[in-house]
Amino acid sequence: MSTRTLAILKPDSVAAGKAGAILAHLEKEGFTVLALKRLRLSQSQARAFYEVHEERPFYGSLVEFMTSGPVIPVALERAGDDAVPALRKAMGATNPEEADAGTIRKLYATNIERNAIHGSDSPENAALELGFFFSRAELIEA
Ligand code: 3AN
Repeated sequence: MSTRTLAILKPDSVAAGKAGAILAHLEKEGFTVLALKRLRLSQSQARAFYEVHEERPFYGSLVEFMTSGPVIPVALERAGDDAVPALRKAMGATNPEEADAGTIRKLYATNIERNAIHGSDSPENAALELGFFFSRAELIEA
């Protein structure tokens, strides 16, 4: 069996030309890229995506950052039942200063907000977030 999760290469890593390096890192960690696209989030899309953080003090700034340039949402698949935690482990801690050596955020993030990559935090959210960016048809294995 395999499981799926959603990553977003954020505006900082895309602008820095690190998208390819991060995708290569994910492939090395055993993920297959099932689908991906490059787009610029509108204010209302970013606000909706981060709705759970609406009450947090950093919400406005996060929405501003996430709409500041193109992002690359990526649907990822991995053998086994742990795609969601495996991506979180490969990403490293939210704050790159606390991220383990060799993780994506340690390697590519600038600070706690401009932290290179998003990854779904539960299987339930992975399903919702995959559906936010990709249609059913786009997620059918070719
Ligand atoms: P993660 O991305 O590790 O799941 P969350 O879900 O707590 O972390 O936060 C979502 C996003 O909000 C982070 N990726 C980061 O860009 C931003 N963020 C989180 N905490 C802070 C903070 N204290 N200050 C500024 N931005 C933050």
